[in-house]
Amino acid sequence: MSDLRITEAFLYMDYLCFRALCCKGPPPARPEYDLVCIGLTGSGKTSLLSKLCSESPDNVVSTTGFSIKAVPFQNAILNIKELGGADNIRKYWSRYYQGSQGVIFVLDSASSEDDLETARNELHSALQHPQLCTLPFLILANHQDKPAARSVQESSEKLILTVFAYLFQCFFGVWGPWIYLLCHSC
Ligand SMILES: Nc1nc2c(ncn2[C@@H]2O[C@H](COP(=O)(O)OP(=O)(O)O)[C@@H](O)[C@H]2O)c(=O)[nH]1
Ligand SMILES: [Mg+2]
Repeated sequence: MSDLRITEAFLYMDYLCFRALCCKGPPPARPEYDLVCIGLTGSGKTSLLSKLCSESPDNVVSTTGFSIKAVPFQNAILNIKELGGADNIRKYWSRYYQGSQGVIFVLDSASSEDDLETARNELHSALQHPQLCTLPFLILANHQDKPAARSVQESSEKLILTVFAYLFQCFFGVWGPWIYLLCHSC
């Protein structure tokens, strides 16, 4: 038996002893899921991902194009792809949808009516997109700490009631989108 085979045999015996003593093997690998995070510029996408990764909010810089963060949870790792929300970038969002297994849409609850209208149009386009319309969908009403913030109720009235049409539309699909509206403050 070569030295290498002997070393391998010892390592395997060590592993068997470890299993016998601890009654368990090494923890199973956590499943990974690919998510896409969209929303207008300034809605708080990068801040949200930084917070989920326990990073300092002071290091948040404006996203040009897109960036990906691996967010570890106890039972899974979410690879979240943030797509820049500027006017000239949003038209390319759909090119990055392929392979997504879930969607996070971040909304600035304190935005102007014009921006809310833009956000609603983008949200509806995403909800109708063939690569997203059957996926779990999280809508995050961000900037709730600002005095001008619309309540979750008001945001949902302005976004969700019209979204129900799409929910109904997707109801005939196998899953349909799952829509949640959450509050988040910095
Ligand atoms: N007051 C307040 N500011 C926020 C909140 N979320 C993000 N911001 C700020 O909004 C600005 C834009 O945030 P950023 O995460 O870069 O937005 P993104 O363009 O969607 O990625 C930054 O100065 C953040 O600190 C929030 O919930 N409340
Ligand atoms: Mg960003």
